Amino acid sequence: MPEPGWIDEIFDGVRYGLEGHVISEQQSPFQRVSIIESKRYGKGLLLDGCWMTAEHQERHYHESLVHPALCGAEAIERVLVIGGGDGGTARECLRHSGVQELHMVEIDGLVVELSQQHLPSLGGGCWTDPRFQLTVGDGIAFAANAADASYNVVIVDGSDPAGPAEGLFNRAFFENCRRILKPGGVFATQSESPEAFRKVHIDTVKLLREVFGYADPMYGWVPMYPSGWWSWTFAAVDGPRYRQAKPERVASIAAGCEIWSDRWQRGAFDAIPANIERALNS
Ligand code: SPD
Repeated sequence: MPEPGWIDEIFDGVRYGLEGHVISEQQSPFQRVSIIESKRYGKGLLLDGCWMTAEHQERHYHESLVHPALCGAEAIERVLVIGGGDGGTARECLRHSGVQELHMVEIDGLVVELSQQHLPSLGGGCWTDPRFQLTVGDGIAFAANAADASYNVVIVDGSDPAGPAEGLFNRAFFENCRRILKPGGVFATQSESPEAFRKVHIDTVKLLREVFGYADPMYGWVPMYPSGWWSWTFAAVDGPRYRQAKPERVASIAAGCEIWSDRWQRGAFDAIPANIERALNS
C-alpha cells in the first residue's frame, strides 16, 4: 500500500486537502481522473486535481442539487442529468417514484467506469435501474439537439467552469435548457462557491435570471470544496416553484436524507450572504 500523505486541491492560494493515498490515476481524453482513499471521508474522486466527491461526504452535495428541483417541479416523469458521472445525482433522482425516465449524459466514460469500480455506493442501484439511460457524450450538444419541452427537470452536475465543463455556464447552453423544459419544469445546477468563486457564482445566478425569469441560489456546505461553502441554483419560467416543495414528495424521501429536508431547504435559500444579495440586485 502506498505511503499515506496529503491530497490537495490548490486553488487561489489555498490548499483543500485530505489525508490519504491515490488508488488509481488515469488520463482520459478530457481530464486526469484520480480515485483516492482518504482517512476521514472514504474513497473519493478528483478531476484534474479538483475535488468532486467522496463516499462519506457526498450526501451534502447530491441531496442539495436534486431535491429542491424534484420536489418543486409540476411533474417529474422525465429527468435529464448532464454530467454526474459518479452516479450520485442519478441515485437521488431515482429515489422519487414519480421519475419514469432518467437520461444521464456524461462526457467522460472513464469517470463512470472508475466510479462504478471504486465508488459503488455513489450510484447505488442507478446503473441497473430500468428507468436509467446513460449516454457517454457531450451534454451541451445533447441539450442543443433535444426536442422542445421534452424534460420536466434538467439538472447540471458538472465540474468547475474550466476544461470540459466551461460550456455548462454560458447563455447558449442555458437557453437550450430552458427550451427543452416542459411547462412547470425546473432547472438546477451546481453554481460554485459564493466565497472562492464569487464572480462565477454571481454571474451564473444573474444569467439564469435573465434566461429563465426566475432563479435563486441555495447555500450549503461541501467541506472538501474550495472554502467549503457551496451553492446550487434553481431556475424556472413560471415562478420560483423550486422553493415550494410538494408535501407528498417530501414525505416520500425525507426519512432517507441526511442533510436535505423541507425545513433545511427553506433555511438554505434564505441563507444568502448579504454581499451576494446586494450584488445580485445591483
Ligand atoms: N469544485 C467542485 C465542483 C464539482 C461539482 N460536481 C461534483 C460532482 C459530484 N457528482
